[in-house]
Amino acid sequence: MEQQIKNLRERAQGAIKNSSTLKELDDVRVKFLGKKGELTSLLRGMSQLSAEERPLVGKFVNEARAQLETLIAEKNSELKAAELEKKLTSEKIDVTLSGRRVHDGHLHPLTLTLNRVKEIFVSMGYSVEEGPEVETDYYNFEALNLPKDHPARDMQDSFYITEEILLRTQTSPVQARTMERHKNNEPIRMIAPGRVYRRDDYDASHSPMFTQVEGLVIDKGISFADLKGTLEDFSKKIFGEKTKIRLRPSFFPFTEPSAEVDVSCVMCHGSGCKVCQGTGWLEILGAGMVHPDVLKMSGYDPEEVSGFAFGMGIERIAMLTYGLDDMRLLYDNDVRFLKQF
Ligand code: 2U9
Repeated sequence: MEQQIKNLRERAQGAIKNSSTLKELDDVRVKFLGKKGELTSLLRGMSQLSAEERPLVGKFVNEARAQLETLIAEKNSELKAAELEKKLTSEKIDVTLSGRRVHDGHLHPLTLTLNRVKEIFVSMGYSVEEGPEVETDYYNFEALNLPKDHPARDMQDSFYITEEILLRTQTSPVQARTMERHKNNEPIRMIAPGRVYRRDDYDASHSPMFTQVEGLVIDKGISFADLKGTLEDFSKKIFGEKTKIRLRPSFFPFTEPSAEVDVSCVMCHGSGCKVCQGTGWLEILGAGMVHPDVLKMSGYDPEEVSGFAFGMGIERIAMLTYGLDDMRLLYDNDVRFLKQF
């Protein structure tokens, strides 16, 4: 029996020494000292011993229990200390590090440009109208004198959703919708800013999604001179007082007469440079007198009123304003570019 106890003590000491976690150590405690542990089962065997042997063996067993309990307690505090050390190391933070600043947000260059265009027309008394970007074929084409078979539709390769529904290719539908809402040839002075979509490449000068501002003025006695004066005033306000404009004859199905409007180059003011390909002029807008059929289709009487309309691409104005050479900079969401504004 004495040998058994000695052997058990050695095995238990080894197991305690090799425990690497509190759980393992507790399993060792249960294995040797628990109710069903090896040491306890030895005690049960003592009833077979003689009267003079029993007290001796009992002493050995109690000494073994005491020693193992002490070892377990020491190992326990050692493992606990190690665990705390590991936790402290892993959760250590250096409070002297500088804080991570939350940077203020700021407006996108397209938004900045759009806001400037809106400001100018609002200062001239224009209203700003919005409308759906998913449009019907009627408002996007037919109401603008572009019937189903008109070749102009092909020019504007569009994103059709169904035969009748598409992503608008210009903000003109907003103007047609606004005219419909007015009664009795009521005057209109509005701009329609917003996103438009055309099936196009995505390269330095094209994007399938881009931003337009179109304008529409309808009243009694509106003339081509009003159109020219308005666009000249707008161009001076957005590109600088020295800016001049020139109108070249053009064609749009929704305006007659139509004109391409050039502004004198923002860079060389007309003497010719890389930006304007040496011409001294930059094409920025299209415009014209609203076609009588367009007036009629949206409930206005061309005998009573006349109107002018214009359209411009905001990306182009932003690129000129900020000297950008690639339209994709405006859509690639590269923070290194955007944070400069
Ligand atoms: C109605 C009647 C007439 C809008 C117009 C243009 C000329 C034009 C382009 C400029 C650059 C589109 O962004 S762009 O590619 N626009 O040239 N737009 S007249 O005429 C209208 C609109 C609505 C009811």
